[in-house]
Amino acid sequence: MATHQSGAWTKAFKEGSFVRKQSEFRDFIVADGLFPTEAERYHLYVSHACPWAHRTLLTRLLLGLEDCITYDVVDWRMESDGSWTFNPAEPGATKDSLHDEQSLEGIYNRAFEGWTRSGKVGTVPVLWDKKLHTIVNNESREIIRMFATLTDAGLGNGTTLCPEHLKGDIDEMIDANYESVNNGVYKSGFARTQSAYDAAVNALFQRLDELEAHLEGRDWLVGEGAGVLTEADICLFPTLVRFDLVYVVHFKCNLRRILDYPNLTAYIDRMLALPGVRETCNWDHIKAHYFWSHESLNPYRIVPAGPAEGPHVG
Ligand SMILES: N[C@@H](CCC(=O)N[C@@H](CS)C(=O)NCC(=O)O)C(=O)O
Repeated sequence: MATHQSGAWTKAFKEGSFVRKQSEFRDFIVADGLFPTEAERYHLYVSHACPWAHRTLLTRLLLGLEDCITYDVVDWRMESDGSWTFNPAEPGATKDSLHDEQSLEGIYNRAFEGWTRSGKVGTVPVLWDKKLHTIVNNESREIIRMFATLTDAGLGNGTTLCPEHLKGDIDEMIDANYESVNNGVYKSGFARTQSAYDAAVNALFQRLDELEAHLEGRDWLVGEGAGVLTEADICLFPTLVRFDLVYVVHFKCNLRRILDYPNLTAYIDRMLALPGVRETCNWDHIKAHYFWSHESLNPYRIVPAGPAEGPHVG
């Protein structure tokens, strides 16, 4: 039923450099398609720690799709094999409200028989179809794009985060930030050779420098004048807002902090000032997740005390 693509199954490396696996479920919500534009049909599985999942919650909020799309939240602890569990006893986490599965693997197995046997591990976010009982898509960038299809069908508050005339610029900006920044922090942190780390961290800060310059006199990344809020901002913000809290220390992204960049700092504040956005940021889940979950990087699971300043304070 759903399109299922096979990808690398465990964390992959090429010459010491972390290579992110391809997302496996790549179907789309299409007005008259297999997954049609229907209210109350779709469900998200997210982690509040995960920057990719954060994109989907932000888009749901900003498009006013809260009544349309339900969601559940996994525990912030990711096991060393990359698996997630449901733990409603944990503040901010929920049970699987649809099937009462104990783990996200259960959800993937429901969508694709033999998932676990295949050795794969499921990622968040997941977009689930409550009618066909399967996964529509597990790639954040595509999930946020297909939410626009729901707004085109008259659902939500009518906001668009991807106006037709800016689509090319939005995609270009998302592409430019993906490998260097969004994935770049992981490539810095997971590098297994000095040269892989050097390449990743230099590309990351080069792009942050460019973004700092780009945001001079602008509010948002794309659009005329000061710009307009688009998917490009939704894709960048979750990485930036985790940067000083986690990536500087945990992933060794320490050439500079975001706080050292005035325009990027103002940009984060601007996003956090949008109604409801701050509530999508669960600082406790974010911090606890990274320092607990990557045992090879932090074997004693010590959580650093700082930083003392940043968007998570106040
Ligand atoms: N390309 C995916 C990436 C999703 C992803 O890697 N999520 C992480 C959490 S931040 C995950 O679930 N990792 C578990 C694993 O790799 O097994 C997307 O953008 O949706």
